[in-house]
Formats: sequence, structure tokens, C-alpha cells
Amino acid sequence: MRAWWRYLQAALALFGATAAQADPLAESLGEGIVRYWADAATRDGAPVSVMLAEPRAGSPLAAPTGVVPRFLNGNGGRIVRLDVPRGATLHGTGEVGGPLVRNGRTITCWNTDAYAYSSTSPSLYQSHPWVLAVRADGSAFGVLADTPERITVDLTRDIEFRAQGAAFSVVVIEGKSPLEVLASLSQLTGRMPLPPRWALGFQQCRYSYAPSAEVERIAREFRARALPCDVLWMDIDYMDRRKPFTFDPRGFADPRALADTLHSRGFRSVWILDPGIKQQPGDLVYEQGTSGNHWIKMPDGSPFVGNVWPGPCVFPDFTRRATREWWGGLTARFVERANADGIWNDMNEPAVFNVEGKTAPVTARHEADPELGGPGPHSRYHNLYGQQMARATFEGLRKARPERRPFVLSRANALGGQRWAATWTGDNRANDEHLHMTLAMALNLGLSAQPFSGPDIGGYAGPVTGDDYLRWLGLGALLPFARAHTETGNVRKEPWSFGPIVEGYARRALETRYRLLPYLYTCFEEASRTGAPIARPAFFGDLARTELRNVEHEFLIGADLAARLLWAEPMPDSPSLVGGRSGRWPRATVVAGAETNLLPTLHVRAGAIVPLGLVMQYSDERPLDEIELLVAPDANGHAEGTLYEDAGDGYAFERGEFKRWRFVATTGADKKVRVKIASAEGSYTPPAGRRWKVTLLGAAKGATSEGP
Ligand code: NBV
Repeated sequence: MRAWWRYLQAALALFGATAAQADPLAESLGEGIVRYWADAATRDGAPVSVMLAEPRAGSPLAAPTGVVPRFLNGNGGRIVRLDVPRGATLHGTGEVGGPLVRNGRTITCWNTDAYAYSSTSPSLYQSHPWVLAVRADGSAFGVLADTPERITVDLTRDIEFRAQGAAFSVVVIEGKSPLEVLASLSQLTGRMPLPPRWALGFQQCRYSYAPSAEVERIAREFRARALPCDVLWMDIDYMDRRKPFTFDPRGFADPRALADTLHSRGFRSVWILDPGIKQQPGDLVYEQGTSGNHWIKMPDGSPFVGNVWPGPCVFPDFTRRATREWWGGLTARFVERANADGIWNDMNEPAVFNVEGKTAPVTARHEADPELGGPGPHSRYHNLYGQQMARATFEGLRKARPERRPFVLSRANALGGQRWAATWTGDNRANDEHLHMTLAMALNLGLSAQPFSGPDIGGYAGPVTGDDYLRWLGLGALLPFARAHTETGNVRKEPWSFGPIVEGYARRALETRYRLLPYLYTCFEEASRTGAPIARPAFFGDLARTELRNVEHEFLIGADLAARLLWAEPMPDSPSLVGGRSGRWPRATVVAGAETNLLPTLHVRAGAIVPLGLVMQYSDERPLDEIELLVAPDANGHAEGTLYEDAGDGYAFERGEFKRWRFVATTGADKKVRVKIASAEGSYTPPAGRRWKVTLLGAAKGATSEGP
């Protein structure tokens, strides 16, 4: 052995690590995607990959990636390190508190019930062992540690993964831009399916609206006050003694009648279902689960029992297909009884009360199918528990109602779980720290393959002032998942709870979302097809301007619309994508009367056309017979834009029943802006009498225009 090698080994040993080998084994998973293993023996002995949507055999490598992982062994664990190029900013890492730029941060992927967490909590509800690095020149690479097990992602010096469990590979994705890397990531891990259009509407929740008369009262208030809203949520108090799949015989005696009333007023309903099933001999679900061998077991073969809402509970082993099918069937019968429109999976880390670690013991046993790696301990399957529960729920709904798109919200999840559920950022606090980090959290989820997320608008824990409520709502109403929620016993947080002035602005914030729905739906469709995030960091708007990398007071919705949170600007002259006099992001007024520093301003990219709909009280209140095209011509008088539309639910769009309109605007020598339909792909028939209205922005404001 050469002397320098021995010195290196000795030096590494001092830090508790030893070099395993200089050149890892590399195999291609597609263009610019390389899977690295410590060596062939590790690869051959490693458990099956579960972070990728499909098992993939590697093929011989064409070109290595710009960064190559180094596999080290130390202190009985596994360490993988990658260099971070100078000036690169790091993002992603899934659901994490704190800033958008993750350089210097450390997190541990271990799904945790993190009530009232903080910006430095090491583990929240979801696991995404994934880092997106954006180099100073705007090119990007991503690094995925392909393991569901507990793993620490340490970005304090470079990119370092540390884990104790089974061997895993590291997948590196190269791209000319972050969007290109995210396209490959979603190709590997799966994409969010196109949700039903109503799920893009505003949603109101509380722990809990109960009894059913209270739910109806909330529905009436929304409509009487002309506050747009699509969905009301049922939290655990609708249940009979908090047992999943039951209804409180007094408060929710006739859930179907409630759903009918809600539907007649244009509301959908989403109902919560937790995984813990009360250990109660004679109880139908408990008996079925026991005879079907559906519970997670202890090493001695007895079911694992943990305390949650209903008391001592057993927990379905969602790593088994048979158990997922059983649960999917229970869920399907439940939505039939309640005529429910969507399902909310909560407590699925799984959360367990009054035990160390607040979850099942790592030694508990799962009878996982070979597809997930076969029977194994909870230490392997913990981070997949919520994901597989969401999968069971989604697949159950899909099977029971093949003509409807399922809507599932899941608190716990893992990379890849975007295929089955949307998410929210858990039990946040109604304080400044959370108000400020909410955007970064939603953005980093979007940079981790989960485009469909948002916070508890108004904050889950603690009271909120009217002004802060408006800050939450203005921001939240522009994020992909827009639901207000708060905990039991907290102050009321409906939009009318803070007096008429706040209510007036709240109405404007909600109307803004509804005006944006056609554009938002276009962004959702793009996300479902390409993996592009819906909410994007401001720096996506200009990758060359590295000073934008940590801008958290502005963000993009798709590529063409930017929002600016005036209240979040760190200093008056902080770096800004939309500010300055360049006119590159002219301001758009989407709803009149929304002028307050508490609500975001909106800006359209010069060169873009953004389609707007009409203000509605719920997303399908009336046909979209008028579309307003916000046209912001660039310096050459040119602009382009897209609108995607379809029936809003069902799967006819997969058979071509959609319409993808492409608009092009040009400016003539007469200064007139002419907007034309450049193409109209698909066979969906838009509402009869569709009108197009053109509104010019920026320098073109006031010029004459001609619509399509
Ligand atoms: O089901 C009650 C709550 C729910 O409102 C919240 O959104 C979840 O994050 N749930 C947690 C369980 C109890 C938390 C204290």
C-alpha cells in the first residue's frame, strides 16, 4: 500500500471514517442519471429499491456525472460524501423547516409526529433523502440516497449521507437546469396524478366542525358572505369514540344527508381516517384485521399495540398488498356511506402516544411483499408507512370509483408518495417563524418531487391576529394546496372571524385564487406530466442572478406568474426578481380592492400570457365561458402562453379529451397587440360561447389589442 494511502486512511479513521474504495461502481439509469454503489458485492447484497417507481436494471455507463459519490465506512455505519461545487446552493430535502437554501443544515429522514415543530426540528412527517444542487451557472444536479431507512442528510460542509442500516445506492442526476433534474427525478420516482379540479379550490378545516349542523352552518356562512370555498373537512370528532370507519351516532347520524346538503351548496367533503384500529374484540374492523393477519407484529408474533385516539390500538401492515386491498375496500365502503369526496390520512408516521420515539418500536415486524423488500423490521418500513397507507387509500378509491380522480391528503409520506397523496406541512404554529418559513417549506417539497402541498393557513397551534391571518391567507391562497385549519380549543379562524375589514380582504385573496384557477390547473397538469413544481423559487426566474437564490419573499407559480410578499421583504432593497425598473415582470391586478401590504402582489413575466377565469364561489359553479388573457409583451412586443382544460374530473383526458391552447401575441407597426390561438390540441369541447378577453400589461398597457 502506498504511503499516502495509509496516511489518508489514518486521517479518515481519526474522523471515524475509513475509505472503502476509490472508484464506486457506476451504472446508467438513463440520460444523465447514474446509480453508484460502493462495489459489486454491496449491490448484489442490497435490498430492493423502493424509492424508485419501478425497479430498474442499470446499463453500462456512457458518461459519469460531474460529481461522484465517495462511499466510506465508519463507526459501523455507512457514509456517502459528494463535493459541492463552489457557489452551488442546495435545496430539496423534502419537508423541512427553515430556509429555502439548505447549505449548512442537517436533517434526519425519520417520519415524526412533530406537533408545533420549529425551523430547526431535525425530523418532520416525511422523508425525502434527496438534495437538489444548483450551480452558480444555473446548471444543476440532484442526489438521491436510495433507502427508506433512517438516514441523516448533512449539508454543513458538503453533501453527506449517514445511515446505520442496509447498504444503499446513490443516484446522481445531472441537468442543464433544475427543471431538467426534477423532470428526471419524477421520471424515476413517479409523478403526482392530475387531481380533480375541485381540489385546487380553497378548503376550510377545523379540529373539528361538529356536529353536522355546525358543518352546515359553516357552509351557509361561506355562501352568505360570498367567500369562495370548495371543500369542508371532517376531523376526528365525526367518529364514534374516534374509531376510524365509524360515525358519531348523535353528531353525525346521517353523514350522507350532510354530504347531500353540502353538495347542493357546491361543497365537497373530505374525511379523516387514522391507521390505529381499537383493539376491541367484537369490533368488525378489528376482527377482520385479526383474521386477515393484517396487523404489524412484535418480534414474538403478537400484534403491536400502541395508544392513540381510541385507546389501545393495532396498526395495519400496509407493506402487504393484501392489507392495502383490505384497507382500500374499507375506505371505499366508508366513502360510499358518507358520500365523501376525498380522504385525509393522518397520524400515519405512525404516531403513537406516550411512548419513547412516539412511534412503533423499530423491532416490530412487517410482512412486506417482495416488491418492497420482503419481511423486515419497522426500522426498514417506518418511513414508508404513511406512503403505503396513502397508496392503499388511493387505490381503494380508484377501484371503487373508476370514473373519479381520487383525492387523498396524507400527513406522513416518503419520496415517491406524490403518486398517491397531496400533503400539508403538519401542525405548524401561528407565529412569525412559521409564517416566514411556510413558503420555503412548500418550495422545497416542490423541489423534492411533491408539487401538491401547503400549510395550515392561519396556523394550527396558537391564536392569530387579523393582520397575520391575512398574511397567511394571501400566501396560502397562492400555494398548490390551499386549506385553512386550526386545532381544537383554538380561536376561530374562519375568514369572517376577525371582523369586516379582514373579511373584505380575505374575500379578495380567495377571489384571486379562483381567478387564477385556469392557470393553476394548467400548472398542475404540467406537474403531472413533467414533474415541474407548481410553486417555484423566485430564482427559477433568472438562474444567472445568484443573489436571488435565497429570496423568500417572492416566488413563482409555474413559469409565468410571480407573487411578491411585501410584508416578508427583509429590507427595502433586497434582491428581487420582479422589482426594479426593468419592466420584466409587470404587475397585474387580478381582483380589484386587494391593495394592502398584507396581500401579495402579482406579476406576469414579460413575454408571457396568463389565462384567468371568473370569480366563482366554487370551482365548478358555472362554465368557464370567459377567459381573460393577461398579456405582457416582451421588448419585441411578443408573448406566448398556454391554457390546459378538461372536464375537471374523470379520465377522459387520458383519451385525448382535453384542450391545450397555445396563444401567441405579436405587436404590429401600428402598436396594436394581436393575440392568436397558435394551436388547440385535444378533443375537449370548451363551454359554448367561450369568449376571450385580452388585457395588456406593462409597457403595452393602454395599447389597442385584438383577441383570438
Ligand atoms: O385529528 C386531529 C389532528 C388534526 O387536526 C391535525 O391536522 C393533525 O396534524 N391530528 C393531527 C391529531 C392530533 C394532534 C394533536
